[in-house]
Amino acid sequence: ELEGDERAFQERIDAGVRIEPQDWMPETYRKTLVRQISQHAHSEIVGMLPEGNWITRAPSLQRKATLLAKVQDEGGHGLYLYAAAETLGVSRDDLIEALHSGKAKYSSIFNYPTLTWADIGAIGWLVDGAAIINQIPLCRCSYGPYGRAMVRVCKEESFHQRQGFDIMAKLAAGTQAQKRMAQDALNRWWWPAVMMFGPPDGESVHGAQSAAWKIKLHGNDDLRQKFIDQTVPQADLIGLTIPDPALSLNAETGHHEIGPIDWDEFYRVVKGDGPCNRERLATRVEAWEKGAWVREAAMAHAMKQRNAA
Ligand code: FAQ
Repeated sequence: ELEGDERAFQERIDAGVRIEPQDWMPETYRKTLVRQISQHAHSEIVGMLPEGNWITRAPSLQRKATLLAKVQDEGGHGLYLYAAAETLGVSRDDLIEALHSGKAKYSSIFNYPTLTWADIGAIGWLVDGAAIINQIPLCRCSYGPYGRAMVRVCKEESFHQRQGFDIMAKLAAGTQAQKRMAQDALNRWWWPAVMMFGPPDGESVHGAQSAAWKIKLHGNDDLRQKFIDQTVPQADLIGLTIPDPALSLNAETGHHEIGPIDWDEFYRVVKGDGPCNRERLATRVEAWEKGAWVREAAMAHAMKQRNAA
């Protein structure tokens, strides 16, 4: 039974009132948001790395320009999200430090390698496709700055998803070798994308409390099912096969049912032991160190402007 401030807070949430930075909030609400928003921000900037790997090898000028724009959008999403986290009284430097020291999490999906050009198609189609399904409800979450950041992010994600699906559709309709490449990318990205939504609801540590606070408007399993139901017909349309022999359409419920998910793999990757975890962190840390002169120059310039004013 909630009392006092906590009770009044929950009543505001239940009534659909948005919480803003200056409002009173329980410390655990603030901490949950800092955790989720900063993990989300880290995911955006670590998520730039697997695709960045292909910018110099995109197969045409147009594909290169499109991929560059997408990866820049992700840098922008990271910035909106770090700014949203800062409204909760944390500093961006501390958040970045937590990422670089390995303390903070980011999405498991970005610890897989991008071996061929088709992986860029698979990321846009599946990873951005999953991201949109997870993020559309977040536009209506109880914390104002997070919800507002999500509105713009979702618009850009839908362009990202389309560019990925376009790459996959073109490859799937191409030569035998191109079609094989597309199928191979789908084989490798399907299960990690299904895992992106997080553990099953029964094992979700934060799920129930975040639902009560309207930070999460749907459970992990519901969103995962929505992604599966959306993606299976898309694969059919372009003649690719979802790598799951148990996949079947339940005529009664209208849902596609999948085979078992390898949760051991998920937890291994989340704990730092996926195929690319070490490489991703090392690249981020190196970029931060090599960018020190840019930060110093920007500070020096800002000081000069201020002194001149
Ligand atoms: N990876 O209790 P829950 C993108 C952790 S999209 C790693 O269910 P929660 C766009 C979880 O943190 C990707 N860890 O947790 C893009 C918790 O650990 P903790 C980013 C995961 O928070 C596309 C523990 O497991 N999107 O970047 C994962 O209620 C293409 C227990 O789980 C977001 O972050 C995972 N997949 O629900 C960019 C969306 N799943 O913190 C570039 C916002 C769970 O206690 C290219 N976040 N864990 O140590 C959310 O909606 C939620 O945080 C969930 C997890 C749904 C991810």
